[in-house]
Amino acid sequence: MNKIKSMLSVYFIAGSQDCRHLPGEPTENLLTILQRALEAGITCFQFREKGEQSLACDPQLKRQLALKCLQLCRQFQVPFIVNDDVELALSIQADGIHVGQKDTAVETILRNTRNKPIIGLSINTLAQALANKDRQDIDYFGVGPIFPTNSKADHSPLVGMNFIRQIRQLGIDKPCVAIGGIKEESAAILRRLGADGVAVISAISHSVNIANTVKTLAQK
Ligand code: TZP
Ligand code: MG
Repeated sequence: MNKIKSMLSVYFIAGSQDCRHLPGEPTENLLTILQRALEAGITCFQFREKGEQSLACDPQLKRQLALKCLQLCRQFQVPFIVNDDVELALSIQADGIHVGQKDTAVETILRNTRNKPIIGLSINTLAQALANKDRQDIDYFGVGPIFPTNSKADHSPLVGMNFIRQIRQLGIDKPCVAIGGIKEESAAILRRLGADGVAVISAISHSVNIANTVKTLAQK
């Protein structure tokens, strides 16, 4: 199986803002949750420190937290991807960068790197998928939001599960991870429709049994 496709299987995304529902310090909670998720077998982690409740306004603290997450991921040999923040990603030698349609252009990222990082691009329309399907510099698409989500305030319109099938029916074979409101029960269906994996924030960060959740999300 393609290395990127297998990396997408159970793709956990989080920042300290996603751990504020728990008692205690959100950054410590993030590290604990990430450790459990890694032990349970997630195949990729994206550091996404974003929004009012995050450390986005404090680059020093954000970097320190990113480095701790990176170190954990390295222990488990799980790829570490940074959302949006190209400068941070390059300065800590993250394995990859995930960008949205309105974020830093892929060309700009590549101009600033010697070793090509893994690059993921968010896709929300068929036109965006078609426009980027043959780009060798883009390693995968993040496709969604599939379902309603509480984890991203400014999200694009919902696409629904059938959007994954449509992408495959158009002959697009780029590695694709489905995202947005994905719970344990929809992961296998999304795989059957053509997704290579599922990307989740709350399904794992709010789980009362992370080991079980990761196991279910991974089921074919
Ligand atoms: N991009 C599209 S939806 C979303 C992001 C980052 C949030 C996904 O979070 P959840 O909790 O899995 O719905
Ligand atoms: Mg973005």
